[in-house]
Amino acid sequence: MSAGAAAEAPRYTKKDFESDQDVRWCPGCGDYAILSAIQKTMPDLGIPRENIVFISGIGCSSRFPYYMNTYGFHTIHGRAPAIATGLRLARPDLKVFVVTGDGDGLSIGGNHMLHVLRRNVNLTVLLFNNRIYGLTKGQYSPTSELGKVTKSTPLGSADRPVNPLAFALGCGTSFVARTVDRDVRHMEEMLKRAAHHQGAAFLEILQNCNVYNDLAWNALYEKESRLAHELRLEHGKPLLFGPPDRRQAVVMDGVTPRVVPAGQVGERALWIHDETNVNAAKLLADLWVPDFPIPVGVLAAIEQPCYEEILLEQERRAIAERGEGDIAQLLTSGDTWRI
Ligand SMILES: Cc1ncc(C[n+]2csc(CCOP(=O)(O)OP(=O)(O)O)c2C)c(N)n1
Ligand code: SF4
Repeated sequence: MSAGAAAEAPRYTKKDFESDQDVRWCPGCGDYAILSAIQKTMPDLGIPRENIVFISGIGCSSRFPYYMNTYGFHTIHGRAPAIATGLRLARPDLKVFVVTGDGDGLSIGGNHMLHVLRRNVNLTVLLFNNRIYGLTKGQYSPTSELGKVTKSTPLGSADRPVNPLAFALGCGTSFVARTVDRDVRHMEEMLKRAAHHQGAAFLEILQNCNVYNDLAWNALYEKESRLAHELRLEHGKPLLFGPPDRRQAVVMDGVTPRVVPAGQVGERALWIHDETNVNAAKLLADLWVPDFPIPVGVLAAIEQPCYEEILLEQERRAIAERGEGDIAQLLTSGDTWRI
């Protein structure tokens, strides 16, 4: 049975997931669209509200749990993955979401993110990527581009940006996807896919911080640019993109992806997207403008044993073989000293 689904869920609507808290994001922030999409997606899970938990770190994005009418925990900067792991082990019957930003999840929390992903803890990570620290008023983040001028990098950032999808795939994450805050339908589709995945699901949501980093994702916001640059990934479909009169294909030349006019590629040479091919996903994760299109959709979705299953099974076996145990007795047994 999937996490959280133990009890029969009432028939919810989006409204059932709206809390009574005033939403305190700047007018125009992309977080509003994400919040609305998530609230709309929740009834689809078929999980009672009291079995759903949103856990966040610190940042504008991390204010998220206040606005969901579910359980939630606004925790410590970067530590949401650690707290979520503990909760999944203590209460594997709950459906757990981690909401984080590019700063929270990849700077101070990068180490924790690595471990929750590599362990394949059964939870859904939603990383709102606005390429900036929003809450602290506009310092560069680990996803800010080289040369980015911000309050903390007045001469331009000397750091090369991390690619969240490549990072997640490098950690061995069993579900990796990307969506965009301004494409509500796609965002809802990706949220459902991520939430239904068994194991660690990592969804990067390209999010606009209109106050400190406006239009960072304009390549996918502006209509014509989006048509020219978005590569919509669909399992079993070829990697084609661009307007009808300039259709292009991403193909493999040995182990190197290349962009060629679609008309010049025979059907057999097309690259067919396969979500179960993690090696292909690693190549896709690195594609970016101007030389390549921007992949949007599910890069990888594979089945792997979950951390909780393995660990809780070990616990069951140990108890069956050696009994319940006594923590006080354990702590005072063997070599102990009085000081
Ligand atoms: C231990 C600690 N260090 C630093 C901070 C300051 N701080 C708060 S939020 C934040 C970055 C948030 O950036 P991001 O995760 O991208 O979220 P956004 O606000 O952009 O949604 C920082 C550095 C803090 N609150 N706690
Ligand atoms: S600072 Fe940016 S990310 Fe934070 S609420 Fe305002 S617009 Fe949104």
